Amino acid sequence: MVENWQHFLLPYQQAVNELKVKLRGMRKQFEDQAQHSPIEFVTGRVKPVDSIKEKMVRRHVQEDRLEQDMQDIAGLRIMCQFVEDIYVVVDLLRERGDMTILEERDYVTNVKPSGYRSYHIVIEYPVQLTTGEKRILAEIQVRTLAMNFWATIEHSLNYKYGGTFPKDVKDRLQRAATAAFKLDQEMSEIREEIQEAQTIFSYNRQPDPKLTEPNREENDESRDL
Ligand code: 0O2
Ligand code: 0O2
Repeated sequence: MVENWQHFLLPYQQAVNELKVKLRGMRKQFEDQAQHSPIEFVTGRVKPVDSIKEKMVRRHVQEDRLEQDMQDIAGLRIMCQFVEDIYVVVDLLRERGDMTILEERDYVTNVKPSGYRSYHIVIEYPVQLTTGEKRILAEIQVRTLAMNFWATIEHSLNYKYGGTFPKDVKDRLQRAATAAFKLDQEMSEIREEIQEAQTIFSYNRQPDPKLTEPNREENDESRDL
């Protein structure tokens, strides 16, 4: 029995917080090198207790098996601009020494019957606690902005209809999923041009060093020596 949920979820919250910093840091490093970042933005959450309890019933998970059998108590999402970026991110995650990948589910290629696309990775992540190290499971969902748009809308509709969509809504959602993927494919076709434009745009937004930094020559007192 989980007697104290707050206590139980503490390492999960710590993992989500740490992973958000690390994944957002990856984006910063690409920006720093004036390179296209395969990561657009990162979100994360600890599954609310009510959702954990509901999933335990739906998936027949025993409370004493929760840590091993519920993989998404700690959940991270990485949003990408292009489908190709998803696989770049996955490769980057595979290289990391601070997490172990346990499972990968490619719903980008193997689209779910609902129309859902995303790349799911289940990791084991060590959290350092005052009582020692605890290895917990976390799920990282990697998807494009278009896939995220569709999944967010579908998720809220799912909530409204309690999981059973009327046929017309279901059909429309499937058509919307196809349209979202078509958008991703079209964007991939002009990816190089978009990235070039973005590099020029971000370069032009760099503050002018002449305006922000003191003029070296003028302020360098040693030059007269
Ligand atoms: P809902 O119901 O989806 O609207 P920050 O201040 O940005 O560092 P913050 O405020 O904790 O951090 O928010 P952040 O990082 O933007 O992420 C919160 C959102 O993460 C959630 O929104 C979820 O939409 C999303 N999320 C990330 N990973 C997962 C996942 O694996 N599963 C699910 N269901 N959601 C995920 P809300 O508002 O909590 O919930
Ligand atoms: P929430 O509210 O997002 O946290 P299961 O967890 O039972 O659905 P499985 O095989 O354990 O299935 O995991 P799977 O399918 O790899 O990933 C489950 C998570 O992926 C879901 O979490 C959703 O976040 C997302 N997902 C999967 N299929 C769909 C879909 O058709 N539509 C949308 N919008 N999201 C989907 P949860 O626990 O369902 O909930």
